[in-house]
Amino acid sequence: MSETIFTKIINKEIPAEILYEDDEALAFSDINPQAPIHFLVIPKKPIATINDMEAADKALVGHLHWVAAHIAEQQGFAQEGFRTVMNCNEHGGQTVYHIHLHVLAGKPLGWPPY
Ligand code: IU
Repeated sequence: MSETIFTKIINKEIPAEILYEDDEALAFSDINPQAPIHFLVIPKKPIATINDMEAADKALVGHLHWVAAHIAEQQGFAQEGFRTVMNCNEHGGQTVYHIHLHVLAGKPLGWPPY
């Protein structure tokens, strides 16, 4: 797949407020937050959309959720709660074609998004 701006963030070619990093994943603050707390958890492996996930990626995508919960615990908002969202393609509102888990928190969030 073609490289996105998230590859540049992974490679530290452009700055981001990094919250967590390991061999497989990176979490950083969203530049255009939609809630008091809004960050993204991404795999270092570039996967364009969740439709492009292979069976071998199941643990990796699960790991993104583990990172989300780990940061929530560390930052102290796990018990109040949070939302994770992964947008897919046009109707899902995806704009960056490197999968990313949105983590939104910090207030009671509205639902549904319709
Ligand atoms: P989406 O699910 O593809 O619509 O979300 C892309 C998100 O990436 C969106 O919330 C942007 O604000 C965010 N983002 C970012 O944090 N840093 C960037 O350099 C770019 C987008 I481009």
